[in-house]
Amino acid sequence: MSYAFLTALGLSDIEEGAWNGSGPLATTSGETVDVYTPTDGSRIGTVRLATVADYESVLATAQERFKAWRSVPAPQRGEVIRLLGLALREHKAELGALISLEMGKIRSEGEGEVQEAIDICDFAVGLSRQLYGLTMHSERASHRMYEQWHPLGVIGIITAFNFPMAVWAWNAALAAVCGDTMIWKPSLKTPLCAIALQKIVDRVFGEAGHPGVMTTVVGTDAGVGTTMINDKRLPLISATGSCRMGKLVGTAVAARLGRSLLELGGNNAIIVDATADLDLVFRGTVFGAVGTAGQRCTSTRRLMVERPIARALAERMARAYETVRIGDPLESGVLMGPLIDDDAVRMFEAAVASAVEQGGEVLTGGVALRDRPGHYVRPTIVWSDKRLPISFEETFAPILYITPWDRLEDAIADQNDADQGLSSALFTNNLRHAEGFLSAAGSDCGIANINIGTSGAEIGGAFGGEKETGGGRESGSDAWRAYMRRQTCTINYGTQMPLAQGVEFL
Ligand code: UN1
Repeated sequence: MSYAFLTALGLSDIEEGAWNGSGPLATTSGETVDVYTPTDGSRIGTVRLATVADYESVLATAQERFKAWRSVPAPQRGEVIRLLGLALREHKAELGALISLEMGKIRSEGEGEVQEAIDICDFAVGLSRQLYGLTMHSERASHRMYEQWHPLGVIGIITAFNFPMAVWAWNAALAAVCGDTMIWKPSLKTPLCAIALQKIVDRVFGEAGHPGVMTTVVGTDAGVGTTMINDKRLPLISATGSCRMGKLVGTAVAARLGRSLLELGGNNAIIVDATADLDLVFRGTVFGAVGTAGQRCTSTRRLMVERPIARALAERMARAYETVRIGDPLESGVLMGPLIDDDAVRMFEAAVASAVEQGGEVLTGGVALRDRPGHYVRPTIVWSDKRLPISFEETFAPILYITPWDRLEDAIADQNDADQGLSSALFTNNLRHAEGFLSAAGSDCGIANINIGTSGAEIGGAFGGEKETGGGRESGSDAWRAYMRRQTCTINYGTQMPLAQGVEFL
């Protein structure tokens, strides 16, 4: 390991996988997972996997800590998150570089992800003074009614490889100010990001006198993962990942009548009409489709363009794709790093093959770069006059399907035809088109943008989507409510006992 930023983050060659907030536990399995960088396939670390027994031990701490943390005034909980945000700022460059190394997104996007974690900390600090409940007028004399929000308990957080820090932060910062404690199960593809964060968390929460609010367990899906989703002691499982995984999580959690917060896949489209500013379209689409090598749940997978301008736009995009520098995400000037692993490369190849079989024309890309170590592919544009069945499958790779349209209603219907409903965009300068797209008859997605691409949402808004995206909302707005339980309180300050609905009794 010759990366200075790994040392600066305190990462050793072998790390433990179970963290209860006061440092690592000695894990009991003896099983390890090697971590490879997708940039050249070399090993960058090893983690000793946590077992279900280790999970039990971490959970015991989180449960115990909850009893104290829930009674710490919310603004004081916010103060610890403020300190966490400061610590993240201090380590932004190293954390960003670690994301690039372990996950493969370019440095600017890696640092952007850390910024997203910092932003949600700032948001949560303010939120800690705004966990508002409503008051209502009681129908009974001398009665007062209001609702208040209490912490839920120990929250289970399951995250994917593609946002190995930000998605945890969305959940963790909010859950912490809400008074919950938590256990994080990160992706086994990116455990070092989680461990680096946990080390920072341990320091900040330890110094603040609240160790064990945030804990981490690096374990297998079959072992720790299955145990968590079936564990009644976790009132909420917040899971981000594939629709396939989400269905398993949602079903298991529902079976025990727990709560799940699911933020799953997307098959996001940009619609462009003939009035659109094509420079904006171009920039928004390239970022959405090529950024993070197409491995965001918000990545742009389909571009639907009004027919008269469609082919020319597709060709312009294809020419620009040829100039995208592909390579080591830590190198400056590189715009696209590798895919996460070889499976992802194979899925990319299979999707391109299906597209061709279904009548698509590959305008650029379409191939993996097997002449070098790492998991690199060329960003790809597939043109087709008609929609291709493969374009309705979410492939985590930089493939953009472009089709022309004649009627905006048809384009919107096509966009909404995806199984998922995460993000969507319309580029237009036509007010009627814009408002129609945002109307109830328009986009069916959780995110609908005008003249902005599908990816790169700010943390201030609620993040998530409909249908197979899972319906959950994380991050900003009032997403905090998912991490709390609502209590309706009615107080009788009179001398009578009137019953609601005018019922007479006794
Ligand atoms: C994800 O891909 O799971 O809107 C999250 C975006 C980022 C978050 C993506 N802020 O693209």
